[in-house]
Parts: sequence; C-alpha cells; structure tokens
Amino acid sequence: RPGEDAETLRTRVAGLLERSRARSAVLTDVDEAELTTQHSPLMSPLVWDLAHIGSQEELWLVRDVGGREPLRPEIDGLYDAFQHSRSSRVELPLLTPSEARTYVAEVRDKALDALGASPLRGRRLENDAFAFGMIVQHEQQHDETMLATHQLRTGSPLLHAPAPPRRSTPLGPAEVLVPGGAFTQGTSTEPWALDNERPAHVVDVPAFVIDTYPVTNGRYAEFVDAGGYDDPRYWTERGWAYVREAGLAAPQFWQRDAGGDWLRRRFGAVEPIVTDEPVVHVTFHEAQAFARWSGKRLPTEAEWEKAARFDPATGRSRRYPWGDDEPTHLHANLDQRHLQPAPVGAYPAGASALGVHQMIGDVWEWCDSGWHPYPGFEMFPYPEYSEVFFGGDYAVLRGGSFGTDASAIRTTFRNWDHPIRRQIFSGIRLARDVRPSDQQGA
Ligand code: AVJ
Ligand code: FE
Repeated sequence: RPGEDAETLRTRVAGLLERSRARSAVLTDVDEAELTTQHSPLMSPLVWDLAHIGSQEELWLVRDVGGREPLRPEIDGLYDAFQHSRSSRVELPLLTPSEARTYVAEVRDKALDALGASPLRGRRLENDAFAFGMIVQHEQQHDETMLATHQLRTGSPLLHAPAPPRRSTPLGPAEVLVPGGAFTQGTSTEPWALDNERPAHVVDVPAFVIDTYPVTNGRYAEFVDAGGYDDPRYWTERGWAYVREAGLAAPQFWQRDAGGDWLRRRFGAVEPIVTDEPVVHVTFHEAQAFARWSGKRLPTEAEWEKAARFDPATGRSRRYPWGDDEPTHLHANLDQRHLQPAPVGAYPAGASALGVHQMIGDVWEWCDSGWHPYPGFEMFPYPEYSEVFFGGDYAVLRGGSFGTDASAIRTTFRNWDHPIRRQIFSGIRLARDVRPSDQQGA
C-alpha cells in the first residue's frame, strides 16, 4: 500500500498468512479417511493440497527469501504438481494427515522468522513482500481447490456457512452499453499481481454490450428445458462432440425431483435450485452454447476487464469495480463466507463505474479468450505458474467466485482452465455486439 512502512506491511502480511491458514484448517478439519480419499480423479486428496501448500511455502519463503536450510528436501518431488498428476497423487507415499499438519506448522514458524528478518525491499522477490503475497494467494487458491473437492465428495455435509445477502434494491437494466475506445488492461503497479497480469497496456476495445448480472439458474434451466443440450445448432463442433461423449444434460450437481423440478447437491445437501442465483458448475462449452441460444456471446477478456474497471469519467482503470478500496462484505461475495453464489442484484455497492454488477465474487466467468501472455510479458518468478500453460487448450475465467479469497482476486486477475472443466465454481456472463438500436441510449 502506498506509504506503508515495513512494520505495518509485516503485520498485514502476517494477518493474511494466518487467515489463509485458518481457512486451510477448516477445509482439512475432517476425519482421516476424508483427507486421504480420492473424491474425484480430477482432484488431489485433501492431504496432498495441505502438504503442497507447506511445500511451496518452504521453497519460496523459508529457503529462498529466508535463506534457511531445507526442512524436508526428501518430499519436494511428492508435492511437485508437475511430477504427479492429480489422479495419481493418492497412490504416493504422502505425509499422513498428522505429519502434514506438523510439517505446515513448522514451515510457518520459519516463514514468519523470514518475514521478520526480510527488509521487504531490494530483491524483486522481496519488494513489497511480493513472495509473501504470492504464497498467501497460493494457499488461498488451493483452499478454493479444496472447496471444489468438498463439493465433489458425497456423504453428509461437513461445511456450513450463513446464507448470502438477498437482493434489497430493484434490478437495474439487463444490459450495459460499454463505449468504444482505449482502456488500460493489466497492471504494472499492483504489488501482488502475478506475472500474467503484467504489464499494463492500452487496448482499443470497440463498443459492445454486456449483461448487468451473471446468468441465473432460472434462465439456464430455460435453455435446458428448451432442449439446448439436444440441439447441435447451439454448440461448436468441439462442444457438441464433448457434450455427447460426456453425456452432459444440465450443470454439474443438478438432478430432477420426482415431479421434474430441478434440485442441486451443494456440499452434501440436496436443495431446490434458486432461480435468481448465478448458475455455477458449467463448462466453457456449455457457456458458449447457452450464449448462442440466447442470441449473444461470451465477452473477450479485454471486454470483461473494461466492463469491470474502466471509469468513463476519468478514463482510468480501477483496481476493483467499485474503486480502489479492497473488498468488504458489502462489495462482493468472496472468502468462502457464504459457500454459494448470492442472488443477482445482491451487491449494489460492488457495481462497476459503468453499472455492471457482481463481476468480482459469486462465480468465475468464462471468457472467449485463450490463455496467452500480454505484450511485454516477463516470467516471474517461475515458469510453471503461468508461462508453461500459454497457448495450451485453455479458456480464461475472470472475477473469482464465492470460494475465492479477497487477497487472490482483483479486476486484473486471470484464471484459466480446460474448456471441459466444471468442478470449479464457473458461471456465465453474456455480451453481444452493438446493434444500431443501442446507440439511441438504451
Ligand atoms: C491459476 C488457479 C489455474 O490452481 O492450478 C496453484 C493456481 N498454481 N498452484 C491452479 C496454482 C500453482 C492455478 N490456477
Ligand atoms: Fe500449487
């Protein structure tokens, strides 16, 4: 933060480290079998995520920044995500749950020593506590991954949270016209932005129209009930081949009750779907097909970011939709506070300057962009965070979900995943080209 002295920064970082660890503790406060079971071949056993969190912290904070001796060099390979696929991790000689807990606590002690001893400037890795910010975000990212594992597990509920806020003000217009012109995408100043968000660069984005709110369950159910999954006209060739082969017929975790109404399983509880809540657990292919059925399309990444942060009054790009201040519970549904998306319109204080709601939090939003570096990209600090994935078979997701921590999301944050993935908290926001009738001030 501007003008923050090293001691204040240290205290803030220590607080964030503690907060991420408290969340990891909640997500792993389950019995041994739950921790060591493979709930899905798409996911690691929870105990792998836990020790992997410690392993990355040891690598970057204890060994690199702290310059200390390795605690457990012999387990580095076990927790290297590139050496072992998620589906194979359950077969490895992993630390037991109690060993993993001891390990992450020992690493944390030494990381806090390193925090106390670091000048938090000088080396690029230490500037503004970047390495610590990266590790806070890394733990929070794995906490979101563990939350997805919890969603995949079957059995009675283990996690509980209060309901999200209801909508208390009338819904606005369904769409927002975003004026054409240059805007600044990405960042060169956000201290904890990861390499793929950098550098700031000016892009010209022609005028387009974006939906004010994410797509709801109610609207998505209309697509399902209209036979959307049985009509190849809505799907790309690839999407159609996949949806047939995988036998998809609705978002993941949806099922019909005896009367034909939609229910959904959420963290072990089966409930009726709420029609005004953002749809979640859809693949990129489903998002695209839904968009085509609606007569619209998905936004590009640049469009999404402009709608989220461009302030037409100043021409500036904001840090968050609502301004430069960090998220509070009034701005966005984040931090695993509610464990479900909030109804559309529930966060009026979080709207962007252009009037687009819930771009941060609730559900990740698929963009019609592949995973590519920005012009001027420089890998930092390791190629396996972003670089090795560039050009692969991925689509970009933006904005974070109810499972994302505030420290790990901002308007510049870029996530990516395979177009067939939907165990993540992925949803949809629609966009479209401008039509002549829009110019009359719609
Ligand atoms: C940026 C969310 C795609 O979870 O695979 C975690 C983040 N990188 N450990 C992921 C990450 C290394 C990454 N995503
Ligand atoms: Fe990781």
